[in-house]
Amino acid sequence: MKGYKGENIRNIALVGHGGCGKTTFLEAALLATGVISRLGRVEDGQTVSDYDKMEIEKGYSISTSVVPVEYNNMKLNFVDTPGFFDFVGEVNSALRAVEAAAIIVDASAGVQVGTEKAWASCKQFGVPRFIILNKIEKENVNIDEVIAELKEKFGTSVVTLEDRESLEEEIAGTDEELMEYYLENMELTDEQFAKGLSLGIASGDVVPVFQCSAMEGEGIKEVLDQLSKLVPSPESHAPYHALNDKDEEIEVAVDPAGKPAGLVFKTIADPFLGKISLVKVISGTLKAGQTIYNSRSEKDEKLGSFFFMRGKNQEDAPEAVAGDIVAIGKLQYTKTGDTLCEKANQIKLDPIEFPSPTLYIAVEPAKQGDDEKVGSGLTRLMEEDPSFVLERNNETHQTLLGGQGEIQLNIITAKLKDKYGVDVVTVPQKIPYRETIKGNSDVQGKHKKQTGGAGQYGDVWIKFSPSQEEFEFGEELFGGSVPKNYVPAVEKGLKECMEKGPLAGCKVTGVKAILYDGSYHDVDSNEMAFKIAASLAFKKGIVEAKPCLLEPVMKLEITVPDDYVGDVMGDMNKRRGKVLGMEPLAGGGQKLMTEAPQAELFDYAVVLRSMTQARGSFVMNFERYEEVPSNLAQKIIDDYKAEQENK
Ligand SMILES: Nc1nc2c(ncn2[C@@H]2O[C@H](COP(=O)(O)OP(=O)(O)O)[C@@H](O)[C@H]2O)c(=O)[nH]1
Ligand SMILES: [Mg+2]
Repeated sequence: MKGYKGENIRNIALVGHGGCGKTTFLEAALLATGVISRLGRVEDGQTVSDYDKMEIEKGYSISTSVVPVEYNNMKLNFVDTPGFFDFVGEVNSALRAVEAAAIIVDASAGVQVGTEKAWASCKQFGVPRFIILNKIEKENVNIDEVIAELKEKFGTSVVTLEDRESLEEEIAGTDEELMEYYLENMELTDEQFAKGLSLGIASGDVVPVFQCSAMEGEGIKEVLDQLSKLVPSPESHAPYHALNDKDEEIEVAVDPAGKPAGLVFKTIADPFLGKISLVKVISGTLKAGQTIYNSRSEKDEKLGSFFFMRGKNQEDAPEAVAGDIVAIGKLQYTKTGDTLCEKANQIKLDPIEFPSPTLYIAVEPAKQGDDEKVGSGLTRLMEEDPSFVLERNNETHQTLLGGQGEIQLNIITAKLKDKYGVDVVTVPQKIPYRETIKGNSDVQGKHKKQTGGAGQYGDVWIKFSPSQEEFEFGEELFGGSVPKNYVPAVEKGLKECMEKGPLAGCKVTGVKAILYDGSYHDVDSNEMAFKIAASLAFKKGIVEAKPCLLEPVMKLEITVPDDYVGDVMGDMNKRRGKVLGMEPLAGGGQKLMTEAPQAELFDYAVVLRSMTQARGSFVMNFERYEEVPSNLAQKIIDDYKAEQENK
């Protein structure tokens, strides 16, 4: 592959509903430009873009890949994204590396949920878009109907370029000067038309529709032709927002003569090559062999292995200029979202936005003692896919994996086994219940062992009551009933007990303890004996002070189209949830503000998706602890006791 300058490079993300033909379109483009000699089929695992072992096994894309297509002295870098909703993180990062997106639509299926989501993401990140109708050779396809549906869903900005006359007014509207000319002459010159069209595309006001059959190779060259003419050049991209080394906001222009800077938008763990970082060069030129600086990890990195990728194939690259996408192997201190720059000119480009997890699973190593391997394997996978999170819950002692859905989480555990040889099993998720008291108690804790050998003697009287704080301790001793030097041991004994309550072994909170009386023995008393006495008092004191269980309650903001509001609200009631309010959204649909106990929400991401045909989404955050209703609390306590007896 020869070197290209920014003006001859176009970067385009392929997005759309799973199965619309993104990966096959790339095959067709490579076939049409003579890179491959026959069309690989996704089903046979023979495409250039879906080359990952897991992708071949599953038969669909799970990870972003870059496929450059050379056409008419131009290089079109296509960034192929996975279509499943679980992989929205991949789409977000791909959109950061391109100047336009091509939303592929299966013409035999029309607008699908994945089409709507792709449109929404492009709009959210202000990425110019094109629509490619694919599979047009299929018998049931009615192009006019699909275009009418697109216009209805997305507005009149969706246009076909065949009919220039009807387009001219729309195009003239993108620019004042053009409008003036148009109103006078009722037409535009070719030059004006082209200028207006690119302005409209860049602002997202004009979204051209093309058509092709990737399977039969029909219309592919025409699409490549149009894209190479109409996709904004990387150099025309607005300056990128960044922070300098003093954390001041700056703008970085796409300029081949500027200081070198690149954004790592994707990390791949290749079974043969190891770690590969995909980098969009924003400014200057990155060169093979050069030493570059990572502004987040604050480390130098040597660009030893430097190449262009075409799916699974690599080609050594001497350099990559501003606007191009390049692959760098074996960076040691770099992960997705980092900026590579000069040490003397440190910048941090805006980080890539990943959606917060909506589904969590608890995992354990299948083999005892593999905990460390699980941890390090998952940490490395996270470099590849920062859209999942790894959490260790200190109260339930479980390892949690959070992501966007079952497919994503299953793939993570499968990769863990495949790449790092560790097997994990999914176990029921525990809730971090807590214990507290609602009443007061006044109890004695006495530890006495004075038969044979050295004796033990500790005796305390403690008053327990509810507190706003996690734990409060005080002493109101008089007359030396308990010598002062044993008081810290009493406090320590109580604190240790707070970790594991007497009801169901949960963390205890909101307790005030006042040590006010007791007795001691000259010879047999020691710190240990007083600690034990305190713990005896604690158990009794909590049980006698109207103890109860608390559970975490989550706040959910649920976005759904109007048609599903009733179902979603009904379902919330079944989950002991409350709908606190509702707000209509500008683009249609409603935002529901709700609260529900965490115990009822484990499968919510899965259920909401199936209940709304994947059109609903939600953001969930911890809100507060609340008392567990007594019938449910009793069951939790009984389960805990049964578990203890079986140990
Ligand atoms: N009939 C027909 N099938 C196609 C066409 N393009 C892709 N397909 C098929 O649609 C399915 C999904 O294609 P794929 O490229 O994996 O879609 P992706 O998920 O968007 O990457 C595969 O079975 C392809 O063979 C086309 O133009 N016509
Ligand atoms: Mg694909």
